[in-house]
Amino acid sequence: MIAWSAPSVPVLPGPADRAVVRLRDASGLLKESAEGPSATLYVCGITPYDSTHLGHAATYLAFDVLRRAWLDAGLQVQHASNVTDVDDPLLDRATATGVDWRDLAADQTARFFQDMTALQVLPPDTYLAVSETVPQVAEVVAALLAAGAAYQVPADDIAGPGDVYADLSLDPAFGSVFCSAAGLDDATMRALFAERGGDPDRPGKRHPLDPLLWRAERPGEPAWDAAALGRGRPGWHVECAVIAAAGLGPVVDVQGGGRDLVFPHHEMSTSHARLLGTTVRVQAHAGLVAYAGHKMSKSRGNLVFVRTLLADGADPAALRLALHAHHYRADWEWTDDQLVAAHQRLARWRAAVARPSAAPAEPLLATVRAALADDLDTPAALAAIDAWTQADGTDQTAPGLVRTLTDALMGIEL
Ligand code: 5CA
Ligand code: ZN
Repeated sequence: MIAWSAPSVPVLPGPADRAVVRLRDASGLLKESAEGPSATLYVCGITPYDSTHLGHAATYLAFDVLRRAWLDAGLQVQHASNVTDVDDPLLDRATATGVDWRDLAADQTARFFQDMTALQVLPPDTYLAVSETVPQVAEVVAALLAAGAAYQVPADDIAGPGDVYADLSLDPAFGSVFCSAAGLDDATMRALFAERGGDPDRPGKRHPLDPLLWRAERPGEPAWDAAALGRGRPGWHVECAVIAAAGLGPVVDVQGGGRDLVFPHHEMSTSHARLLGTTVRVQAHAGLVAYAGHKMSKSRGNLVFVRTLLADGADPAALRLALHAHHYRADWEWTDDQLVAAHQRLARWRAAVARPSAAPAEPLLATVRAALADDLDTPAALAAIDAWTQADGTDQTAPGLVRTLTDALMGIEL
């Protein structure tokens, strides 16, 4: 799938030996986000059955800042992502609204591209829809079956070999992403698994948490031929493991998404990745954005859409500022006054860079770089820029440097 077009990213002046971002991993530890001259990032993409809301936007902006900080540090960045265009909630919405699932997915994906373009988010280098990767997923599932790491469970409602599940008991490291650090007990894991797309009570499974790898065809559901497995479609977690490996190779430096994905999605996809020989170094998750008292979610319907705010006249740069005003790991609640405050801040910044001269901006650049290197601390970066706008000076290059800084590191054009 061809992603949206990339915004240009201006290059900031040296020094060359810039600190590489440290991120707080899902296990609670602060870790170096990259080790090398290169860095790889996988961020879980959308399930395209409704428009981009501020929770999605906040998550994608967080990882966009990571990419921009990596680029600024001179790293070769590879970023892969997916579009979950074959999944139960999307198929349910298509059925409920009488729309073909392909049309619903294509329409919502196009809208997402418009929103990401408006917000100046850098597009992934490898961008694959699930519908584009079925043969690769089927091949992996067949290999896991042949290796004894997966098993078939016949289904009551259809003939044939049935659905395929991963046997988690064969992965001693299962739980190491999050469950052990969070001390999740079995009952909590089962409840989260059931709430987030899993089927702990499916008869015939070896363990309630074993995740679906391949769902055999049911009447009215999309399905693809897969010789060894029979007709069907991929399970959720394995798709992301396969797409990450396809785009990034054997080492994923950072796997990201919203915190709702830590368990089961990333715990499971990382387990599958281990079987594929892929290592995920750092698991980074954005906090959840709430609205009207609850996590903003398509299933609950308490949504504030990016496109609605933009259509109502929000400046995309102000929207970025409103979201970057929160630390990416924090959970927070959207209120309309935050957009008003962001517009005011943007106006102050624009007035400050329109001055013929100002206080030198090199110290500000160092402070902002250090703030972002410290677990993407955008609120600290914003506070430092606020302080610069309030100081006077005679440096004529400073306003231009601050414009480049906000554009390069945060996609904010002043
Ligand atoms: N397609 C799957 C991932 S493979 C999925 O979760 N899609 S999604 O459309 O539901 O979410 C897209 C991204 O936005 C995910 O990274 C998810 O964790 C994140 N997200 C969803 N809701 C929120 C929220 N309220 N706050 C912050 N991030 C959120
Ligand atoms: Zn995913």
